[in-house]
Amino acid sequence: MRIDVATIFPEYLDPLRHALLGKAIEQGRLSVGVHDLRDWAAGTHKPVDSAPAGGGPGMVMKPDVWGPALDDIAAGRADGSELDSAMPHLERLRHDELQGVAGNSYDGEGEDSDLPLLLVPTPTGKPFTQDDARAWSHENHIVFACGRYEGIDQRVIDDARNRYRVREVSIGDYVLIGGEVAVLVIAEAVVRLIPGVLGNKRSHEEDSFSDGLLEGPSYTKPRVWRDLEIPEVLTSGNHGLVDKWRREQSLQRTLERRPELLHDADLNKADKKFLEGLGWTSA
Ligand code: 6GU
Repeated sequence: MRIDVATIFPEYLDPLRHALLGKAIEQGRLSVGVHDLRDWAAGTHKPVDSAPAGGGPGMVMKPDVWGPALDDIAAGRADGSELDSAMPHLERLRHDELQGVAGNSYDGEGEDSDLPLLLVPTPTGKPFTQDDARAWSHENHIVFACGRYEGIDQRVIDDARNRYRVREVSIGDYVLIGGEVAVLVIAEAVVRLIPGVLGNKRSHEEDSFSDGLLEGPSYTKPRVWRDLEIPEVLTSGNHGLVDKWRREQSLQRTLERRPELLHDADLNKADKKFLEGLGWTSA
């Protein structure tokens, strides 16, 4: 997988090189380019934003900066801070040589799956979910466009549909200063699902959300710590009882913390009976 990020704060994306994502880069399963949007801005002051049309507070990021940046990144013409060398070298053309090359066009239903995926983090986007993370872990090329201030001129997003499959996404119902932290969140959720990155397939199959339920609590040695014991069933050696207990902990935690998830979860008769014993009603 190739990930490119365009931002006015490239250093904010440094954590992409660390820990799990760094391991994926070393393994050659991931390459990352971080691009300073100001490289596409003109003049001595290199402005990337200006006042909103129609008035109002804040600033809007300029289309004449974002447009060429996203064109260059889609075509592999942007250098960025390369975090990997295993990426096949993409054709390099100057920006003016591209004029007159038509972009792909489609009506939204028949999206061209060969186009890179453009993810635009914004609090006004569709909520990002584990299902998105699973789907996007199969992508070849994901580009993130990080907006700051009051967002990016909407024409940039509309025009980008000529070269990308575009998704505007939110990571939750709160407002961040910019999209950079959301990129770190989404990239980590996606990259850990690339086959071979986590190593242990069972650890995704048992993830919270994978079966629509939250995972229950975990314990490890010592058996007694500060007078607190590990639940006895976990040290019984009876795998059938352990599985049943874990399922019930998962159901109970989901009921207490995220009861709305139970509507879409895959529940058998025993699950429903257990939940009903806790006061849950399926209607
Ligand atoms: Cl993706 N971006 C920003 N700026 N704020 C957010 C968000 C994204 N998701 C929730 N809040």
